[in-house]
Amino acid sequence: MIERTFVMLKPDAIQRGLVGEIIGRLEARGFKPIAMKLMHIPKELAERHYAEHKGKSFFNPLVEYITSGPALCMVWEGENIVIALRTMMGKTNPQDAAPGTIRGDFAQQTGRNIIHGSDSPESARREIGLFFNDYELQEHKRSVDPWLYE
Ligand code: IDP
Ligand code: MG
Repeated sequence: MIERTFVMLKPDAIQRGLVGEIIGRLEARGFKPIAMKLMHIPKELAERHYAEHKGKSFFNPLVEYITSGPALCMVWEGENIVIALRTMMGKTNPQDAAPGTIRGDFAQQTGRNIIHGSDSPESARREIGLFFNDYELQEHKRSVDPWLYE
């Protein structure tokens, strides 16, 4: 099923110059970009985004990390993209992330794991709504689509 997910390249990915490499992987997979914006995320928005982790020991450092510089907030579309992107990202702890995954290739610690992707279609809807207005979502057809989807 074609669905959408929320993807964030965290401030470390921007600082380390990994944006092109990561977006290139999503493009090469055939996923379609629907929205992108570079954003220095306000603390309140970071706290809402990560609300499920409130109270955990890593919550405050996490909010500090995510708000430490601009992040690239995006919406991407594709076949089962929520799970597919989580697989491409690799495990939360880069030490457990397989080589070939984004975290497995480019990160070392959980607290600097460079990318966020929604963990379910419901989370995706919630997160897209937190970061984007409807008019920022670019619905569009591509001539390549029939070569990706039969
Ligand atoms: P996920 O990003 O793979 O979905 P979650 O468990 O939802 O992982 O955690 C959200 C984010 O919080 C992680 O990506 C990571 O940046 C941070 N985080 C999670 N657990 C820890 C930890 O034990 N230490 C430091 N940061 C953590
Ligand atoms: Mg998560």
